[in-house]
Amino acid sequence: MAIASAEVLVTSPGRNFVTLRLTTEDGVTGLGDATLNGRELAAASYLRDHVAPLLTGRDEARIEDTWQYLYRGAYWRRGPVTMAAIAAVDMALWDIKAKTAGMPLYQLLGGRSRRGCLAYGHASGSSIDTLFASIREHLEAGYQAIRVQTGVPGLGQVYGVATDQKPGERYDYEPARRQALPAQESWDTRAYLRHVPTVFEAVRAEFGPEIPLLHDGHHRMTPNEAATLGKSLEPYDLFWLEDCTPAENQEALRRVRAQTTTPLAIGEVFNSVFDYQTLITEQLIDYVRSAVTHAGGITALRKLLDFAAIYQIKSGFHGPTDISPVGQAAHLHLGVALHNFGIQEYMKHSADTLEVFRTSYTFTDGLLDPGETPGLGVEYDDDAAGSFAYEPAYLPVNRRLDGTVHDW
Ligand code: GCO
Ligand code: MG
Repeated sequence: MAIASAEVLVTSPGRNFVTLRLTTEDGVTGLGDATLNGRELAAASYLRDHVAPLLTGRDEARIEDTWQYLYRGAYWRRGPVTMAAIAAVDMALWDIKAKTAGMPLYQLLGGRSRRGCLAYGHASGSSIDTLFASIREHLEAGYQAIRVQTGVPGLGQVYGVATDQKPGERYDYEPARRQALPAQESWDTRAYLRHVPTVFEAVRAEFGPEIPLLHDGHHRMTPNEAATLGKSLEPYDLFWLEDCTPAENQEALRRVRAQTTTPLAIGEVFNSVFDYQTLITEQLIDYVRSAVTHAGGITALRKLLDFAAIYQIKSGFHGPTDISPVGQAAHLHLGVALHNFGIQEYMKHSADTLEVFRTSYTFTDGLLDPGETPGLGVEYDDDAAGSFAYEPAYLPVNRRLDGTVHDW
């Protein structure tokens, strides 16, 4: 058999998604996610203009060979655009292989290692009252682990925190980002470092010691500031502190690690195992945050997690709503199969998104499950997709109080 067609599908059901659909000569289809939030059309063009023409006529069964062909053959290695494109091809080929075998993908990855994937949800609020209300909502929805993000007194809107003005609205709400230029936010690390421990103290006092709590520093600290925050959060027993520094300088994490026992998670912006080499071999982190969509697909993420397993480092795959349901389904198949699964980020996609991407994964009692449908278990509805035209949308930028551009 061979690949007969490769289609790049761009749709915007509540937010923008880039999907690759491969169809074999005998009509089996496979889906892959190549969504690169805020830079979507670059990944779409890479796929359409440079990858799709190489795929037709190739044997769809040769997943490893196709991965190496696209990675090494391009000469220009790594980078988010390239790796998102390779990821989409890889996911689609695994989808086809599992459908052809008549099995849910996790069976081809070694079968089940657990009942389901522990998920964490996103609670946030700019005040303690709205934050507590959001935590309660998540507990009622069944979440057994919760990420806590909060506003900082004296600052305006902070990325990752829902606005209090529109109850029920989430920070990932995209129509607000559909504008000619990115929104600007402001930042003050000293105010943040003073405030965050008081929030976790209040949350533990209200909700008790049991519930796993997570926090995302979103690359905003230096190693020394991160060490300070890690130490000040130790009494509140975090599940993890995420992206405490930008971490391009992997060695810098030695400073953080030597100073605090708060578990660390890093890697949503990384795109290859090489970005983790020092972090993993020196055991400077506890969780790998990469998404299947941004780190070269199932083939590459599986190898990365097997490497991490040697060092007792676990998975914590990036799963906000800009990872499409196709990417999220791939996380769940990997998640139930891997021995070193840790936790899965989960924000439910909007009703519009789920109308285009028909999923078979489930969320019950805090656990996500990929389901038993052969393949990845996601169908793409062309009619629904056609009614959501692409509109550019930007992630925000952040400036310190004196106007200097900062990590957001
Ligand atoms: C997370 C994130 C996201 C990213 C977003 C970028 O931990 O889920 O940090 O909010 O910023 O996915 O596209
Ligand atoms: Mg994050």
